[in-house]
Amino acid sequence: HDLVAIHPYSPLEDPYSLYPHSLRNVDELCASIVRSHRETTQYRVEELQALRWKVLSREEIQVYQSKSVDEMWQHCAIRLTDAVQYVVEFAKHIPGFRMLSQNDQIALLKTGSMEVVLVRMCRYFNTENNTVFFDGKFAGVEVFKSLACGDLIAAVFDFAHDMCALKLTEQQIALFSALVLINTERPCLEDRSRVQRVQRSVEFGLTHILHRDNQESLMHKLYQRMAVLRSLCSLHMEKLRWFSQRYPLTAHSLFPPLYKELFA
Ligand code: MHQ
Repeated sequence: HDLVAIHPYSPLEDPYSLYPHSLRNVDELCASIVRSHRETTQYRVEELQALRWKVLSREEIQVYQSKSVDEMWQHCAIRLTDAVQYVVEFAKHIPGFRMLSQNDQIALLKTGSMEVVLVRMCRYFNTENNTVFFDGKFAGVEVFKSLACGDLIAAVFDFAHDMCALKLTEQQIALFSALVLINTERPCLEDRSRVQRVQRSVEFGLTHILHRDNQESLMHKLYQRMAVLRSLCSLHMEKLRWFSQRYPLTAHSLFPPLYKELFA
């Protein structure tokens, strides 16, 4: 397993993961999740804000649009895999995550990492012109035309737009991402009750900060968004199956191993 190879199990690096219940208080749990979010997001929000003027030119859009289907898929698969690797890093530092069996860690990442990438996408999204920071510049839906999955792209952009409307703080995004990842409903879990303990503590943390921010009503909306995330990910899988059937060679030999391991 690539996931295991890249991220060897080493509980000693993170004392909290050994004793998730010894967390002195919920503040400490939240602080720890917020810290790992901060340390694993490629760009800070202020940096992205400052880059907003960088929008792809007509000519640059043309270059993406004239790529072949398999070229563009390979390109996007590489970008997605980069983003997923940061999410794996984030997961490792959620208190309690590394107490789970390797199998359960992988099961959670298999279904949750793409969802967290999509949650994180709202930080990279500019609602003023509906563009996402991609390859160093802001790109609209038309840039992804040659993927030949317009419905997926439109749904992903809609989701990012709706997430932006919630105007979440970085701390809220961090706790929500952790909750998306630590989910007892994922298939193939060995020790559901252990996952449940971790899930409860993260839920408690999210409730705590929403209460502190006087935004308890967000909880309900966030749970609704989790259902949308699930449907987006199954659409992504469906498109990937379609693509792999048509371009088996690209899917087999040119996609990053981690992408194949997670989604194939
Ligand atoms: C992340 C940074 C980031 C990186 C990559 C069908 C298929 C293979 C892909 C961005 C869907 C195409 C992605 C690259 C498209 C929706 C994907 C391709 C936050 C998210 C972000 C900006 C990804 C968003 C989704 C993108 C654009 O930390």
